[in-house]
Amino acid sequence: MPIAITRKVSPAITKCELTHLPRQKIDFALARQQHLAYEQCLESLGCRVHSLPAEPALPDSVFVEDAAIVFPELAIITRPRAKSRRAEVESIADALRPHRSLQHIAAPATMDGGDVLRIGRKVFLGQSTRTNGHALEQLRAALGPLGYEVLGVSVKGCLHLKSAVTQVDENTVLLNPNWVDARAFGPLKSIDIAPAEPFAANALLVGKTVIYPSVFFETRRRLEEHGIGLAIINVSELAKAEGAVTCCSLILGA
Ligand code: CIR
Repeated sequence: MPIAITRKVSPAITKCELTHLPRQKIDFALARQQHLAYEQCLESLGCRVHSLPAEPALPDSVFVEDAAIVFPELAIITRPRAKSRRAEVESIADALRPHRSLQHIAAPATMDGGDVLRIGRKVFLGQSTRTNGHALEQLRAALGPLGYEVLGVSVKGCLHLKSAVTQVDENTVLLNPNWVDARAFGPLKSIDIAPAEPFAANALLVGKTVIYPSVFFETRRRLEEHGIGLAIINVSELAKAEGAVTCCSLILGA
């Protein structure tokens, strides 16, 4: 059974980092309720959820995806670019230690897990404002000997690689062609998001089902036309903090 590590929403989320969005009022009670529904959705898809307590001093700590990347063979603890997020990694390392041997991204590298998309033995690493070339070198050194090919992908106009592209079934990615070049992912098939829904490329594949935000009606129709099974949830409050569905969990073994 896959384990999903999550962390409760911090009451400080109103002070979250923002790069591409203006600050909007976040309804904390609603954010907590939506996050609980997200955890329940993971459970309904067969995950055992290990929900960590909220970190009151760390505004973005609900976005556990950025603190680590997990492979069957090991986990790599990141070094987030945002200084306000650096301390998030410690408790995530503690949560992962019983399950995986750990390696660490070290200075001068900076890296957010949101920039890492693994598909089979290929690991795509977004070269974003959060993740630099040193991280690419360090990831290659860690994963190359295990038989992974680590490929740098440039992303423009969005926060992370997985804001621009995610996997939606074994052979298919969902992507925003304005933010990332689809050719990087050949020979996989790609589905473009609807142009009016630029944030619609972030989807979370768990088993054969995709956890997907309720607001992207047109892109949802495109996914359904491709026969992709969806579990729809509302993450409106986390989206105001530039979060989405991949970033709220670390899934081990799915
Ligand atoms: C940040 O700017 O770091 C947070 N407010 C949002 C992080 C979302 N993480 C993700 O999509 N992987």
